[in-house]
Amino acid sequence: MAHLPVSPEKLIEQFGPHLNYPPREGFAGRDEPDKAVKTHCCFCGMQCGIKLLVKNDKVVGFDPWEEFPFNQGRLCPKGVQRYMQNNHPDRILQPLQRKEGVGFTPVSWDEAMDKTVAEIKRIQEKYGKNAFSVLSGVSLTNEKSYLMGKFARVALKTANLDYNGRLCMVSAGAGNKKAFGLDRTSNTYADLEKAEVIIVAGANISETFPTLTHWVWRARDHGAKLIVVDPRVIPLARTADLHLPVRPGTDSALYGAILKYLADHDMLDHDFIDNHTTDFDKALAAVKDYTLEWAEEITGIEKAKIELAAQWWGKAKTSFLLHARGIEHHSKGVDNVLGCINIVLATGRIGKPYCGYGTITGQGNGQGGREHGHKCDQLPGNRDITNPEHRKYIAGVWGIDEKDMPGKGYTAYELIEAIHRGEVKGLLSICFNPLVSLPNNNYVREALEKLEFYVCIDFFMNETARHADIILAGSLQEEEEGTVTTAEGRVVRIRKAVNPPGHARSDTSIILELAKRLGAEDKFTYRNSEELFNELRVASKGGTADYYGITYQKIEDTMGVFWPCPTLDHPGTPRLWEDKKFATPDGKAHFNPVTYRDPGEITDEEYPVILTTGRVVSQYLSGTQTRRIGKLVDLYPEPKLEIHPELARKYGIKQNELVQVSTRRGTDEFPANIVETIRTDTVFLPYHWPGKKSANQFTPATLDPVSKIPEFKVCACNLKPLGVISPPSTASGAYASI
Ligand SMILES: Nc1nc2c(c(=O)[nH]1)N[C@H]1C(S)=C(S)[C@@H](COP(=O)(O)OP(=O)(O)OC[C@H]3O[C@@H](n4cnc5c(=O)[nH]c(N)nc54)[C@H](O)[C@@H]3O)O[C@H]1N2
Ligand SMILES: Nc1nc2c(c(=O)[nH]1)N[C@H]1C(S)=C(S)[C@@H](COP(=O)(O)OP(=O)(O)OC[C@H]3O[C@@H](n4cnc5c(=O)[nH]c(N)nc54)[C@H](O)[C@@H]3O)O[C@H]1N2
Ligand code: SF4
Ligand SMILES: [Mo]
Repeated sequence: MAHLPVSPEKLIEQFGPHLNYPPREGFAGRDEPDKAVKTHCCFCGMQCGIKLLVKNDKVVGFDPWEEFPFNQGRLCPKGVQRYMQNNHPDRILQPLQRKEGVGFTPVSWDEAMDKTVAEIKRIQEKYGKNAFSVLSGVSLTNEKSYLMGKFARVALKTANLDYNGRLCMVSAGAGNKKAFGLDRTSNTYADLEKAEVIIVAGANISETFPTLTHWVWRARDHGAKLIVVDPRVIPLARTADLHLPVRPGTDSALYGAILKYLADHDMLDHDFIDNHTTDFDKALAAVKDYTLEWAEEITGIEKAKIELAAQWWGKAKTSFLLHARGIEHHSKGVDNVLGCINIVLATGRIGKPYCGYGTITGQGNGQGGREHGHKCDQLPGNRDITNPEHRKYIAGVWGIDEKDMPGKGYTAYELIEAIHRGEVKGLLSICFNPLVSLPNNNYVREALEKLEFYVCIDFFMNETARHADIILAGSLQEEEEGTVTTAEGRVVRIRKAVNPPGHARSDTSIILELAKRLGAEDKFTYRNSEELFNELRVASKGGTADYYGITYQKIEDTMGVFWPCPTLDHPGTPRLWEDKKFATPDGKAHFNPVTYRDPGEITDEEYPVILTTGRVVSQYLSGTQTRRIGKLVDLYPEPKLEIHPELARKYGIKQNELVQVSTRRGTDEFPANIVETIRTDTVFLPYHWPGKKSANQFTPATLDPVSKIPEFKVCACNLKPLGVISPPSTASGAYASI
């Protein structure tokens, strides 16, 4: 077993007394756990394998699970702290009801369910079925994601269901479907190892997918050239061969110029283009004027660097392109994705060993959760709710008349607008904290106040839940059996380690009880997660995300199966497109023309600085979970505004001085973190906090026209130093500026 090169005392000091790493013999007097459960981290899309240590029905620590092939025992700071949620004093242990003048009061499950079902029925009878809506999330397992889709369409009969992947994966999903007909990363990350050139665009992987860096380092060991595209010199960029400091919101100009350069210098795979793709000419025509000089002007990247990137990429025999939210959180997120895909296709480096492309999936089950039908336009197997054939098939699986299946509903932010208009009156949310994570969040707050009834299922009181009428005490990931699909497309098992504490219940049992009380019991007869999964398998059969050949036993036997896996004797598909038969109707990969457009909001005299938002390593999403774990809070206790010394000088801003940030939507104050690792025209704010610390009071709700993802990565702001130095906070500030 691997030992960390620090003393146990140091580790305990850093990570708390329950840590069991290095192994137990180092901890005299420590109780032996009752069992070690092999499962996966509850946080990001890497889904690192981990063993949870259980004592008296509580998770008390962890051990590395070294056999799991992706992370081989490695974990990031969030992974080693995740177990601390299990016994957390803030845990919601029974249903709560908001009572006028009293606040939240514990109520029995019967009272909570009666009230919830009565309100759903009242709203739907008075205003129609679609007036009650659902917002779901992809920290949920595949089983629960599938269940939420079926629950909304069959038990609630509402069209208005969407999910938090709308803020995350949808630009990549839409781009991948257009180009390949299927939405999954093309290769496992092991294929990074011998890629000659790796482009990482808009992905701060050392902080957001820390265990993935291992595969990049292995590539570096083999001599790979690493190119990082990011407005900040992120940790990965500090060891890159080339850093392209792109002006936020201008990526498509960069990829367009690279495509033109590849064509002008005949660095193309003609055989691949001619035989396995369509519309190359159209894609090329769209970029015919995109010279290096023009791209330098738009992106702010020196043309010599763009040229070098194009040459390295063009001449390589193997390559891998990875991107994440940095290029996707834009009103042209889909265009940015297609721009990347065009340069991959032009060089034909896909579907071969060490040649790959993919978006890096964000949330724990961001991959599986975007396939099984809790998106407003989707049915299981990544089917389309507007396609008559797809509707008929799923109606058959569910035993309902196709005519009774609702159609396409609103996307997440459009739902907020519909609440404002009075069209939607009720909401059930699970695994989503929209008040922190949606853009323009003052408008979101107003919407929540307009709802006639809001019920939230969570294990912690998140900021949105404070606006609920009823909170149903749900379960943590380790309290139910299930599966998730990792960012690589590997379907793995989440194992139940402990029971929900107090009167909390499993999410699944809560939804099944609601379905029963809504009169749909006969359609929801599952006795366990495996039965749900087996129905999901059938529902996905024949869809692009085909799970039919995957069973719990097969996952058990192989440590995970890669979809598509259409038959029981199929081994799964770790590497897509080896046969060059793409999942589009014509079997070819499609180039798509991409013309550069400005971001939704551009800087002007009043708002002259670009504001971009994102993450830090120790906090996760809206922070509901990680803001409750002391050691993670210590690493980065509060949001700081990253600003370059040159820009700071221009405004007379000093280190740790409070700076007033103003945008067209809000004004608030943040301590400055002066770093040389950011463009001189851009400031960066992490978004994991609510209220006055929230980044989303600033962000605009400009949506991508295709994917409807909000433009979290660009808006225009103004800065004003307030002359007050904020007390320096712990080691965290230092961490953020390494
Ligand atoms: N620690 C931590 N890890 C996480 C999460 C978390 O909350 N915390 N969340 C998980 C989830 S759900 C997700 S989606 C992923 C997100 O993972 P990432 O996409 O890696 O995270 P972000 O910080 O949102 O954005 C990445 C980078 O985009 C850059 N960027 C900003 N604007 C632009 C632009 O216009 N072009 C380019 N090329 N880059 C730009 C930012 O400087 C930032 O470094 O992380 C997952 N992992
Ligand atoms: N400004 C800005 N805003 C952003 C982003 C950005 O980069 N910048 N990133 C966007 C992205 S990529 C994402 S993914 C979203 C995420 O935004 P959200 O989805 O709103 O964030 P979470 O913190 O995951 O909220 C999930 C809630 O679900 C609960 N939860 C977690 N697991 C479970 C479970 O198994 N069962 C139940 N019942 N509840 C559970 C948690 O306690 C939490 O309260 O934020 C988006 N917002
Ligand atoms: S990289 Fe992601 S899955 Fe792995 S330990 Fe960290 S947060 Fe968990
Ligand atoms: Mo995400």
